[in-house]
Amino acid sequence: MNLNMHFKCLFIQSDGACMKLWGRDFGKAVVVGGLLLASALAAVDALAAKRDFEMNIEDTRITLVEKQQFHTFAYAGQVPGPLFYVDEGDEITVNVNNMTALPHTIHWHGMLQRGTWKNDGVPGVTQDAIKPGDSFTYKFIAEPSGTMWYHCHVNVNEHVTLRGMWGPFIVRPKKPTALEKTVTKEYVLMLSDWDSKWAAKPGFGGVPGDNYDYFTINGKSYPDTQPIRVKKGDVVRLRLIGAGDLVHSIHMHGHVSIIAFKDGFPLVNPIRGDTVLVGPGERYDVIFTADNPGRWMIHDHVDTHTMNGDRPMGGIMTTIEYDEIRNDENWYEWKGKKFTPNFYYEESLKKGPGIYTNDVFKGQAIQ
Ligand SMILES: [Cu+2]
Repeated sequence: MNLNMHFKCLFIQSDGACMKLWGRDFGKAVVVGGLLLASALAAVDALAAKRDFEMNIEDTRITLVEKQQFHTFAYAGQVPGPLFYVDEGDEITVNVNNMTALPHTIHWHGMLQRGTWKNDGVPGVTQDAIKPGDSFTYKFIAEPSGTMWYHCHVNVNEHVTLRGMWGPFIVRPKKPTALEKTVTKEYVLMLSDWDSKWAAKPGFGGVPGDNYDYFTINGKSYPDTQPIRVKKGDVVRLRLIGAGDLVHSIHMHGHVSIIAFKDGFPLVNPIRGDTVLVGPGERYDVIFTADNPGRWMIHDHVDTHTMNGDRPMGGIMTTIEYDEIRNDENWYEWKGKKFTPNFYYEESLKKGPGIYTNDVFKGQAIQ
């Protein structure tokens, strides 16, 4: 580890001890030959990584499914935006450049912002909105841990609901629970809903009475979602994030799920079930053991959310596919489907902390 990169002493005492790291007290660390070295293992464990990112907001055309496109103000030109996967206590710096014609911000939903409230991203309350062509740098500590997310806080009724201004922000805990330590695969599912009459009208829409007719997981509707691929014995964590305006009732076939986390926090008494209601802004982490080889639906049980416009078998729907099960029956809706990995950031999450863009979610730039 390059200590210079990960270790920044804000206050060095006359004896060389570092008493403040990233605004927190971590005990003794000493300066040796110009490098800061921790004097105790505990201090090394507590080192916070510094994670810098530069992100544009861009007018971007995405395709929800088939021919249904949408004009979005996409973070890094993709919906969902880039995955931030960081450790609890990391120092996060994000410089945001607004390349669109409307003002925006980023609210880091779930972050406590202790001592950094002006980084909370609320226009007119914590900052002036980032005007077209302007930039703003957010700087804060990643706490608490868990499944968090980020979104614009300007005209949320339009920018969040209809313009794809959201992405996952996952904070890895210093002290994971016994259950989450058993997880072998994890997936991020951001749920949202769209009213196609506003698709090509940026700056408008997201008003009471809107009639949502498209419903997506990570910006895509079935059949353009991807299967969740598991093998027998996997312990699977689904990080469900309510990124839209409606409540989604996520139901899984063939497995007992443990609803283990709410808004990032471990539940004292996890709940067993097969259906979990995810409201706007909420997160639930559902953990299940892949103990029943087969092919299983996972879908929104608000039945009209499984439609694409007026056509059924769409919307918030996917399957759990076991590696052990062949997928060549002629009647299988996804027979011969070209599989696109990392649709749920499952590959990025295997790599550990970092900040990940994803070509899977890239749209087309709108000039
Ligand atoms: Cu915005």
